[in-house]
Amino acid sequence: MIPLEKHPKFYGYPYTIDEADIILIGIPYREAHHRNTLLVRDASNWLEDNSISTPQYYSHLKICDAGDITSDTDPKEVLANLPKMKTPIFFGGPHVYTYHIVKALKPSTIIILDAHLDAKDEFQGEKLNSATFVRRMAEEGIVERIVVIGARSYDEDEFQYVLDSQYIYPQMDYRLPKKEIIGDTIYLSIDIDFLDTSYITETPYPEAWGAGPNDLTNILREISQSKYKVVGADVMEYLPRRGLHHEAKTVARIILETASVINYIKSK
Ligand SMILES: [Mn+2]
Repeated sequence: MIPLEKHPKFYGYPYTIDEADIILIGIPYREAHHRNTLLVRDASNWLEDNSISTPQYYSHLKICDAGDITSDTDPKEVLANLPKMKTPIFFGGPHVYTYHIVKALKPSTIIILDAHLDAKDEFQGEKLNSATFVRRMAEEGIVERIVVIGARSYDEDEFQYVLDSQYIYPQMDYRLPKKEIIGDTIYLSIDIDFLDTSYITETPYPEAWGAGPNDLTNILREISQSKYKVVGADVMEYLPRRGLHHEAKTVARIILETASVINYIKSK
């Protein structure tokens, strides 16, 4: 882990790993170095304190900002060193990391909020990357169920694959599917391109016709009021080419909302 000591901590949280309930881990984009995670950390310190999807204040959360991993670190090693009972939230870099994290954490269900199905057989000559990892997870039976909410941009082959798959459940409106579809333990993965291009452009594949913040709030609120055990989460695909402050703030807020949901379920 790279502690990034000279940079502000995410939301100024002072907690060590031992003191915290939630461990925040940045994933740099190879082409952005650590700029994506640093911009989010900086922007987080400009946010006010109220959670939108839960009745809590961010400053009450016990979060440890553990710094960044390097882009070739195996998340399995990172997770192996985390004390049990601590919930990790990863943020920043390419969505393919989710594949490795989920393989290590073994939730029964992964809920993915994403503009894309990420279920291509291959993309740019590769079998495993951010556009194919959902298919690889399904083929390898890494989880019992993969719920994808918000997908609106895909090709015919991957959509057919998803329809034929017993593992993948595409939810075409902005709600959680019925309880029977979801297992007891969940991993929540938010690709920021889930949001419409009017809110998020600093992502490799921004897509119009997408969700608004209220759609995201509704889903997060539904999860917060459920009894699912959230074993981990991520907020991915933030690639700041221009470094727009308000978009970095939006990403920071999504991370804090995710943490609030995890904390709220635990506190019940
Ligand atoms: Mn994705």
